[in-house]
Amino acid sequence: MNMKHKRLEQWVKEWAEWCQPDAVHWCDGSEEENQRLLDLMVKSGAAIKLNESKRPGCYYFQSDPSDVARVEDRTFICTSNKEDAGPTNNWMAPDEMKRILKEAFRGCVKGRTMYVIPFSMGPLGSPISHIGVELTDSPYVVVNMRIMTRMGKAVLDLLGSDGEFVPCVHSVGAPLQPGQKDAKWPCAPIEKKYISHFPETNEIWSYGSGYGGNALLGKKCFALRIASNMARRDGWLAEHMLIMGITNPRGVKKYIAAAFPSACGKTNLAMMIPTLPGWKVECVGDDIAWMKFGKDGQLYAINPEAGFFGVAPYTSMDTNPNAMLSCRANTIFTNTALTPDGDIWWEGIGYDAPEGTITWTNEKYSKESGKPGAHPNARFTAPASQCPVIDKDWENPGGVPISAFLFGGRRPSTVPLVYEAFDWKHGVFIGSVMGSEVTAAAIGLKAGVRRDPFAMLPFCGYNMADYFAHWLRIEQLAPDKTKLPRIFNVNWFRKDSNGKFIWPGYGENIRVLKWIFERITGQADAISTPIGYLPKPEDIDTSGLKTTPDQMKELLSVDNSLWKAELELIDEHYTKFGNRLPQALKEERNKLAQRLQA
Ligand code: SAT
Ligand code: MN
Repeated sequence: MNMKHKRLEQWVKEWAEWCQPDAVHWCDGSEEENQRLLDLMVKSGAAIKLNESKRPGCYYFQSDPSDVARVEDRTFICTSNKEDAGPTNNWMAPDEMKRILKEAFRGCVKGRTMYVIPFSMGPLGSPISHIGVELTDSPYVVVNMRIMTRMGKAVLDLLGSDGEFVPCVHSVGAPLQPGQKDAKWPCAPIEKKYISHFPETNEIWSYGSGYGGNALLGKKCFALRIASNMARRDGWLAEHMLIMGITNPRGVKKYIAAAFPSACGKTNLAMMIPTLPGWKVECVGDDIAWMKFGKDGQLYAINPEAGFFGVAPYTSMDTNPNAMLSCRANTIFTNTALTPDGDIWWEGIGYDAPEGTITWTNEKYSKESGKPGAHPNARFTAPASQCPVIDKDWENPGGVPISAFLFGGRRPSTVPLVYEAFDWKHGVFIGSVMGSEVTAAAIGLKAGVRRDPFAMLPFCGYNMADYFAHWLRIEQLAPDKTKLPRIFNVNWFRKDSNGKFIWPGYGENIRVLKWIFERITGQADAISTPIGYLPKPEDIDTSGLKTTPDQMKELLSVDNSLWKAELELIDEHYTKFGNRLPQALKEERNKLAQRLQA
């Protein structure tokens, strides 16, 4: 390739000298290149081509059993001052981390090819997009990045001779000696893995893992941890949010962005099929939103990604047909089960595993064994363009105008189905205390409410208290405060005294979105309560729903005594941030306490 960008060329050269690959390959992003890499992986035994008539263009991978998810305790924010990483991140000094990793990277690509992946997060050339270049020794990463980002020659062309890029260095950390046979899924042991971010210099160094967010560095590493720092410096927002368009029966369309912690159904909401006649939902993105103010004073959002890296288990034609249709072709499946006729299978796919199915650990599947067929974090990597309800403006370089933010989590009690913040500051308060119920069994955490502010706990690349301050500052930066998105909190997960979900969820969530829509357009009323504005029970459209008026009352109730207990949990959460916690949030906390007393 004709290299015009000397700084980029020099950077690649230095890393290649250090890592000592057998070859360096600059990815052009073409179909031929993609097919060549896939064929190579099929040949080496790393991948299996799925049945062409059932899953055209699809490939299947099994990871090493030790390399199945993001590793939060091996994820580091490396800033000169520890306080700048804050109490919610692992910290190491940049010099110290670079010393350790330089040693690890020395010769670590021996026996492999180093791929150079120029990629754009966001539509090519959009004023909201940013470019990165990832060096990786994993062809699996290359073919995934080709789905998840815009990558290849077009990005190099855009960079020209001097364009800015975020340098991302990745290795699976498994050099090959001459003649040594490669592992099916090469990676380093857990204590050798480092997912490291250097926000002061916009660099990412990732060593030892080949999986998801550890290795596809455009995603959580760049688009959230590094970008959240860039956004703070330059006055925009990089958020862990889905983006969806909602159209009412009269054809009026509004876009909203929503932040939920993992396992709260972001992908399901982003592509849901509404049950109310005449309403339409379209998907712009299911995981990340980058937002900037437009000339008209509105906040505009792009989805920096080009694909879905979705959790497979419990996705079915019942729960999320649009996700199922998105991964019908040209999709990479990782750690699902494999059927004897060359298709994939997972728990909750909607039918039993056929006889002869192989588990993600490459054993014969048997329901009786109690061992799952698919790993609970098994994933599909599917092009967003294949989503049947992808929004027509999903690649609009100008983004889509955002009218509302939704926050939420799994809260069996206390938090009502929906409420609206009184104003921006109150909305930031609501985001800052977001939480979700965890069961001790599921994640090995203390059972109870895990606070996950703005769903950014594992993804905020700087001190979370400063992040709250940045959200507060957005109100000052807004060219027109009346055009700021309105802020809502939703909770689809309220349970009754028998432990059963009260709200049906899924497509019925449109009934709640309808109220939100009508608040934005000034058509719906609300009642003022101590925690915010709530719908009047008759303002949630329950036509055709089995939910009884009593259940609606329960879903929309605010119990002051429960909220006083919640306040104690909020205080505990806030204590972590010490005096770095913005004064405005302390005031919001006190105002809530007063309203609960009154
Ligand atoms: O593995 S990823 O970080 O890409 C996905 C996730 O954990 O949400
Ligand atoms: Mn996510």
